[in-house]
Amino acid sequence: MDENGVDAAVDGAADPLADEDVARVLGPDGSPLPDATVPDLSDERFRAIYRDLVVTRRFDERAVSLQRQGRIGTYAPCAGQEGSAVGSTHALADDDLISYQYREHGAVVVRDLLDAYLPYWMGHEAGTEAIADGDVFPLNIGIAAHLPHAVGAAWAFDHRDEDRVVACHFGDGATSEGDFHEAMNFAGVFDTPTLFCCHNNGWAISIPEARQTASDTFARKATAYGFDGVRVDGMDPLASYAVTREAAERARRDGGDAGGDGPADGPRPVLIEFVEYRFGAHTTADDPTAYREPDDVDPWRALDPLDRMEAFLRATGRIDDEGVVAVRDEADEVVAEAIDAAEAVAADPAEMFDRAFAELPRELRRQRDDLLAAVEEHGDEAFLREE
Ligand SMILES: Cc1ncc(C[n+]2csc(CCOP(=O)(O)OP(=O)(O)O)c2C)c(N)n1
Ligand SMILES: [Mg+2]
Repeated sequence: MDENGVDAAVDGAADPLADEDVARVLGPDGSPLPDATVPDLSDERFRAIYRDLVVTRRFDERAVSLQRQGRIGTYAPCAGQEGSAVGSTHALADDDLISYQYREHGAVVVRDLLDAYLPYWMGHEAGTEAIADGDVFPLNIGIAAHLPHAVGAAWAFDHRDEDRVVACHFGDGATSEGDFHEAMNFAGVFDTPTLFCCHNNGWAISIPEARQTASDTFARKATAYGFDGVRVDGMDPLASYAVTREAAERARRDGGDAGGDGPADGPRPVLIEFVEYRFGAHTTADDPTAYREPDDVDPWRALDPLDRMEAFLRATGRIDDEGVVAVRDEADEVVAEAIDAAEAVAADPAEMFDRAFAELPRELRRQRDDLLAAVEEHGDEAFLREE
């Protein structure tokens, strides 16, 4: 910092997306770029996008803090990546299905599922059920394993003549898995209405993008499977909205207005590469200083999706100081309430045996019975960890 409070690294940092072939609506300072088309949304929708970004950031900060206090388990922070998850989900219909990896918390916020989401991260099965009712598949930790399922669900929509798409989120690292290629191939051959939402945040834990692929972009991988791949600034919520909207129209059963290579009356998959950066650690179990310099983040912080959206709303008279404070207060409240509700859920360890099998195999039945017998004999207290 100099005497004027200006951080030289940020001030002088080059815009990491300036020369890239990525779609953008908002410049780094939040003003619309000269050639960009601002999506034609109601004031209410613009403000809802901002509100969801702020709630997601607040949720993220509190979740990391809860983990540090031992109140939730390992958590994958999303700060920096809210624009893509929030913007893209606003572009979907309410009954479009979302299938995600583990970092796209903003999608869950847009679907208004925060209350169910924390119990879910705490391991309570009721959370899983509630988010499924909101057309969100349970998160997936086994990298890329959810992609074939997402394609299968999209194929089912097509078979049932349902005009729905599946937005399937995953990271740059997931593109090196066989499941990614199998899912992409199947989607291309069978024209499934799938949006492959690849979040290129530059890293797969400590593996940088350059060691992940020799392709010049992740979007290019769609070419091999016969459908379109597009790149967008994932830290620009409005560009993420616009690109997803167009891709979803193309993916819908009626073909939408957007064209595409598929049959005019049929669905077509699209790969969207959201170019972005995670500000924090891979998870609460990671230390990013082991593989990147702290100031590597600075040029990306200058593209913070919340700051850009706020600047856009202010400049277009859609929000003022009072409005910003009101949104932040609302976010604090919504997240605090979700935490209180989650911590009030009574744990039922036997739940871990439910739901994977319609009929529990004998060995698991035995384990469950042993657990229940031990709880009965010794009481819940005997199973609590000594702090
Ligand atoms: C099949 C599989 N292999 C390895 C891992 C360990 N692992 C967890 S997250 C991760 C990196 C994934 O990177 P990316 O897909 O870019 O997503 P990001 O974490 O950057 O959002 C790895 C290798 C795993 N969960 N599953
Ligand atoms: Mg990644």
